[in-house]
Amino acid sequence: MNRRPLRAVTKEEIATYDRDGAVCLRSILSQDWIERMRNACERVLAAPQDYSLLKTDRPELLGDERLRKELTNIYNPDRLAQRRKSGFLSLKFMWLVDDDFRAYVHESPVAEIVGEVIGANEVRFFWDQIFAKEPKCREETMWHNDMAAWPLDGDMIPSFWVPFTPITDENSLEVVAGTHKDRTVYWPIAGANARALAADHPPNRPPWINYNERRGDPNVRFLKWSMQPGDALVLHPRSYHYSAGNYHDTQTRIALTTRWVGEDIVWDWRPECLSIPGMTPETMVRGTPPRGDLFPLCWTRPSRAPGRVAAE
Ligand SMILES: O=C(O)CCC(=O)C(=O)O
Repeated sequence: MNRRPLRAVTKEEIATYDRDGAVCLRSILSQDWIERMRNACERVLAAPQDYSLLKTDRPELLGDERLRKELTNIYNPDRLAQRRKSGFLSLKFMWLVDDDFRAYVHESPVAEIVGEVIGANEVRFFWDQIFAKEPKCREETMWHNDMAAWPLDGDMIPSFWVPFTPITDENSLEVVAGTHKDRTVYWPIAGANARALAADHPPNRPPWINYNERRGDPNVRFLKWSMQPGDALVLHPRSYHYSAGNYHDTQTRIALTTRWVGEDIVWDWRPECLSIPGMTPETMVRGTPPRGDLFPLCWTRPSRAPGRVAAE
């Protein structure tokens, strides 16, 4: 399986990411990676409880009681049954329990591709998440930006969103171009921690913007992509994104998102943020970078030459 991208990231793609906060990279991943990870995702989706981090033989990963609670809720059989009924299932942290996902982190070209797009000198892994929507699923992924829910600060934490089935207008991710330049720290829309604290969240933390209410506004540029397996979206952590569901009649829409960390990222723990395996509020020391085997270094720019191929 190839460790290098099928092709180089272009200057135009880097400029698009800088301008819009998202870029679609065409034919960047080989079909053997797509096949391997599609099979891996389908295996996990068929029996999520078998791939839950709760099954880890590394108890130190579950040291934060809030994380244990969050996962217990996600993998609760009644909740899983209810999610299946809705047609929308989202699962995470597979790389900590499964060899295929671990290989995707350490052996695939993704870290290099991400490093080239964001102009990093080094790229570490952060975490992974599956988003699966059954045919005719009406459940939205609400408008949000990821930074609101992550206990980190900086710009270099893109998501690399890879679909395993063709993406059309009926099931595309949507992004509002340019929202990555807004440095407001919004209140997260999801996650047990954010929900528990929502009633009295600080006044300087505005709630998420529902961009569905701004459709038709000439100042808001909505981006959507038709995609084929092998294409990937790189998404800035502050970019507002959304998906309406999966209006396709027959095809399940399965996407794997992986999140990666460049060298400008430091801890900025806030109580409403998602819990991170192996970390506690005390160990996420504000202003220090994520380090250690839970954030493995996956790519280093060969020349260590400053800067990017591009956009400047
Ligand atoms: O695939 C989706 O519906 C949502 C994806 C998403 O929110 C993400 O990758 O951060």
